[in-house]
Amino acid sequence: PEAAAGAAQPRPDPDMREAILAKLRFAVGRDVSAARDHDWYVATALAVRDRVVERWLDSIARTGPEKKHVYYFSLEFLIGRLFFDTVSNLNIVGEVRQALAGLGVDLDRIRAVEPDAALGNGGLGRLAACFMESLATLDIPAFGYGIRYDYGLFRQAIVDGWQHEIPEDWLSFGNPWEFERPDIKYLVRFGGSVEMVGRPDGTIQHIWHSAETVVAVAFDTPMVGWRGRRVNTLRLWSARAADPLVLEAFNRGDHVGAVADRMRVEAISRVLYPSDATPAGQELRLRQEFFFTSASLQDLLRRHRERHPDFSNLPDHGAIQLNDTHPAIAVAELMRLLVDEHNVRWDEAWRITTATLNYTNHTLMPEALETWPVELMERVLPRHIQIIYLINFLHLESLAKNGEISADLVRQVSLIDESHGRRVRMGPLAFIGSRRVNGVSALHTELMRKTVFSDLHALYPDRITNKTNGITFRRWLLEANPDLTRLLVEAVGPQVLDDAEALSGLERVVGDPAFRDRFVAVRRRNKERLAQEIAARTGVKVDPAALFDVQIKRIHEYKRQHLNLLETAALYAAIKAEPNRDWTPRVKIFAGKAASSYVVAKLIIKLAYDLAQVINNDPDVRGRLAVAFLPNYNVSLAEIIIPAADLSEQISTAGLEASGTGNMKLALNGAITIGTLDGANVEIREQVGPENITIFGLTAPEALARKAEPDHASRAIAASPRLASVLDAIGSGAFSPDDPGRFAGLVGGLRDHDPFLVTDDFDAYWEAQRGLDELWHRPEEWWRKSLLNVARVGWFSSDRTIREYAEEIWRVPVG
Ligand code: 26Q
Repeated sequence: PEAAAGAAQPRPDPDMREAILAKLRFAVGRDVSAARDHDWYVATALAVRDRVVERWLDSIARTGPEKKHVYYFSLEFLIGRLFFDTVSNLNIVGEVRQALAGLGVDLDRIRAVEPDAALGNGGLGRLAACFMESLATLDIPAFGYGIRYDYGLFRQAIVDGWQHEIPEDWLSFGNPWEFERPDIKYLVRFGGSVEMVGRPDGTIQHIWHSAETVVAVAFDTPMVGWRGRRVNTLRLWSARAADPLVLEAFNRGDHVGAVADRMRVEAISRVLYPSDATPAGQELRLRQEFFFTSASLQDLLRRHRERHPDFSNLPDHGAIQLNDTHPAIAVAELMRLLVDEHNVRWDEAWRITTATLNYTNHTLMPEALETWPVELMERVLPRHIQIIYLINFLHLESLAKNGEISADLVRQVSLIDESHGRRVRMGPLAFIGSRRVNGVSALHTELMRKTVFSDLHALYPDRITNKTNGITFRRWLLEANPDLTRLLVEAVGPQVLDDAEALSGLERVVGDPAFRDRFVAVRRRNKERLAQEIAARTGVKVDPAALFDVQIKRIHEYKRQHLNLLETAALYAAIKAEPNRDWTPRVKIFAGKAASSYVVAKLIIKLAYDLAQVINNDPDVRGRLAVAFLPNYNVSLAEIIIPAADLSEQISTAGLEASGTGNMKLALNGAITIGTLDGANVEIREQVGPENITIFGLTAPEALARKAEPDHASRAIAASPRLASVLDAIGSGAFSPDDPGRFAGLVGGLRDHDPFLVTDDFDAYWEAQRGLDELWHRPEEWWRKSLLNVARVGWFSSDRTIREYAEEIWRVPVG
């Protein structure tokens, strides 16, 4: 936000122009006259990167080795674009814009050339990216550790309403933000067998004769904090074949075999698993999990050993955060490295491990909890399965010491699930191996204590703690909504750029009509921009004066996009039945990807598309209702949609959305939430006040009870003529005349089982929506509520979240 930063802006630097020109010539290899947008983008990114590097090296230099580091282990970092984020956080937007303008280049045009770094599926990966930014902002020394996927999350194409996945080849034009570190590499081993050798002192040494060795090579990306205060490292590992192996095969004359082996090894970092909830359970996924976990642990242990005689004080110098169970094999691998490779006694290694690791849980849905077949783990990680068995034995034995244990309790808390084949349960493994275990919203954490982890919670009552998610306001307000940011700075002062809680200063002006008009004018411009984007991507023309009703997130039955679509179809019918009523004009905006193998989710996208075909082409509802499904939802598209949303749809079945973070982004930009009492919606209601949010539907305990009633769906349908008729229409092909049976299965599922309680919540949702229609007709009231949302969501800054992690979980000082 160039003007927003006001007096803090440094004077334009004539060197920036020269730096860009030099990069264009000597790094890109192009002359000014031949340079195209992409060349300018790379040249500018490299010039900016030089400024980053200064601060990066400075951050590392002034962080003494004694300082405690945070290590954030995550299989996903959903970063999006880095160019504008970096320029904005360095506070040089004006300078760069001016330098480019002097060269006849528009900054906003070239920033759009950058591909998204989409190394994540959704909320969990984006949270990791927000956390990296806040860690740097709060001057906390930290490494993010993950995988440098050659292919990020697939690009979504919608062809006749059906999702197609296209490989996301984000590195094909190079990546100016990363530094390859060929010297920083570790061997990661797989397979083989374990030999046990007796030692003279009566102990047993375990020698792992692995079958396969993979090299993990580091690629570092600088993570710049707000005002460039600190720059941390995101270290992503790429898999390389170990050359000697290849050479050996080559020399044997097996050239094809050698190349095939190389392919198999390097496949580990080839592609992100595109599933956001249901574990894939495949060998490649396990190899990915172990690959990056092992390399990261080796890296931090090496750094520790350079300064300390042993590992006894590791917990004083490092705190590891496991982002879900994806890196949970760290419990066994850290034990293996300490015990087998560094000769630490088991008990001491266990003390170190359980004082260093922490685990964040992001889901309670049973089908989403990771487990691995024992047989697979024996084959891929033979030493780790031994270690897990021993951890499990000692864990169960310690229970026995504390009193009698029943077969039931053992079944509940054992690390091995014996109920459907023998499987290692990664959640309990992470729990046992961690100092702190956290949920991501107050409700979710309470449910962790009461449901999936109830027995472990009873054994370790101080371990579970809540850390409600947050979002970085730099990306989701200052960068995504510069006009609103400018207005906020004028209204409450420039401290709002540094302190999210300063937004509360807005309370003074919510009643000021002049201010409100300016707020509405900013929103109007944002909506015009989104309307253009919708037209460009879908051909649908929408009126920026209409209520923009937005549901943007991964497509999943528990998130209930189909509830929204049923309401859309019912509203369409109601408008057609009473065309002369004073309907609130609405645009229903959807975006989101379905996991490639999730058939029902893909059908829900098709339903949105088919509804849009009928509704958008019906002159009877023109100007009152339109539907748009925007293809290829990603971070960059979110940055366009969120500042233009009037209504934020957060309608998951209560108890199933761990937190949500899109809900926070939308409220921050002035959208009013319609939502269930789920995840962080509960805390948004507490913050903004119940009169400024629309809550409807069953609560989590009610939902649980309702699901147990076998005929709940048929009763809900019988009680609601509106629901019955919309189900009939969709189920019988009213929106799919080319294939009338297309949605029969979807509707049949709702009639018969409806595990996500769509039918049960339909009437409450309909009424809540009609209340919002009314509210839209009272603009002073609508915009007052909208402004109060902006004023009261400062608490959802990821700076607050990271402060809480730092104080309670990591015990590191905050700058
Ligand atoms: C696991 C095994 C194999 C393949 C894929 C996966 C996998 C990948 C991603 C499982 C889950 C995910 C992602 C989960 C996720 O994004 N959860 C969301 O996390 C957010 C941040 O805490 C919450 O706000 C959301 O509520 C939660 O759904």
